Amino acid sequence: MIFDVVTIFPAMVEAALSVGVVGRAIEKGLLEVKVRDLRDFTTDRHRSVDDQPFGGGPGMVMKVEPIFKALDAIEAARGTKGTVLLTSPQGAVFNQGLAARLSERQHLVLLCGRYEGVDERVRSRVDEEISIGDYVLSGGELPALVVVDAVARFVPGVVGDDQSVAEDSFSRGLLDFPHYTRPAEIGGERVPDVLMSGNHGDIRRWRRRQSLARTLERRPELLDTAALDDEERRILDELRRKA
Ligand code: 4HQ
Repeated sequence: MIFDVVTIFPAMVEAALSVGVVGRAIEKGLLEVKVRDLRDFTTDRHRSVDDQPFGGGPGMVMKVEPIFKALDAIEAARGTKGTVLLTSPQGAVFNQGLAARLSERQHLVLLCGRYEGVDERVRSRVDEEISIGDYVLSGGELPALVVVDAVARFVPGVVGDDQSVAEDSFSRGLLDFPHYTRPAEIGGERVPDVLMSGNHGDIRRWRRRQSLARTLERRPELLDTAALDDEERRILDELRRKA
């Protein structure tokens, strides 16, 4: 899968993509990520990417021409426009379902805004506007990195163990169960006996129950859309009766 990221802070984006699961997937050739410096697509002496807002007011607005030139260059280099994404608080809120859907695209282009945002006319070339949540950031680089990471995890081979992607709590629409490792006891806190029992049926049932109980407690709205099997429905009914 191919990602092009357009930013005025290429070093920030490159540093984040060079490590961990995504960094390894790039090394393996499973992902191709090209980070493009928006200033390379300016034509003035000062390499300006922003200008004052028409109508007045504070802050600066990202200019159209460098962004259009960057998109033209990407299309010329790749032979396809790709699916163009703009990260902004006005977008649809990103989630695991959207990440899965985007992972079916062969080529994503991510535009990272700075300042007060992009000139509205940039949106004529944007396929999807995505927000990573209801808070204000200083730029679209962190959201773009969030999108690349979550989408890349769906590309076969990127996450070492396919099983763990399929069982990812959010893929199932539930919160994760508690995890433990050695030592078995610390400061008087013991690992639950069931996890030390070696009884894999009991362990599986305990984990399901924990996922359901935590979801009911912390994020009950997730249960409206979670895909639950018969055993999970039964456990959930029982948890609700107890509550
Ligand atoms: N931004 N989810 C870009 C965000 C944001 C978010 C702030 C992005 C300002 C120009 N983007 N600009 N939240 O807060 O995607």
